[in-house]
Amino acid sequence: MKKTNLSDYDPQAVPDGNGYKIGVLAAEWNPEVTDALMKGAVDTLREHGVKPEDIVVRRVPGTFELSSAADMMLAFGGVDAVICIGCVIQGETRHFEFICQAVSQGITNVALKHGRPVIFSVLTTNDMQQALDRAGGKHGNKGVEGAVTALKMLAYRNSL
Ligand code: DLZ
Repeated sequence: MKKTNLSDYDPQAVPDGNGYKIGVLAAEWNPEVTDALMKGAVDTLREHGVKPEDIVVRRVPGTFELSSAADMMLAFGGVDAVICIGCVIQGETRHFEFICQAVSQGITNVALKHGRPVIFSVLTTNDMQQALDRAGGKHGNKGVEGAVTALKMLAYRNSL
């Protein structure tokens, strides 16, 4: 069967988040999308045991800034993991390509530098409808997926 809701997951398979401090960084661009992703991430972290006071929510101007902001949060914010939330919509110029390339490589670099989960909850879509479909619409919520991935990666790190 074709999987249409990409955020379907088994709650029993998600590790407990109690005791972890987790950053949620969201870009200001396309707020109708990033607000919904942020809510999905925060609600999911709380559902899985992360205390409200251990969820550090911050805004950055755009998706391009997510990797440097995650680096700073890990260096100075005392967090165990960061979920990076953004939405880049294809326009008429090559800006889209540069932002997507920079943020995907940047987030990878920050994760490797700190040895901590830095999660890519960034939508890169052709239009706004595709983004809304993945921000609480018919294809789920990429923020929910980001929260589940962060908890699984923290459990993986803890198991080593
Ligand atoms: C400049 C820009 C453009 C054209 N499009 C988006 C977008 O679709 N989504 C997004 O999050 N940010 C966009 N930005 C802003 C850049 O991410 C960045 O904030 C600026 O280039 C300043 O570094």
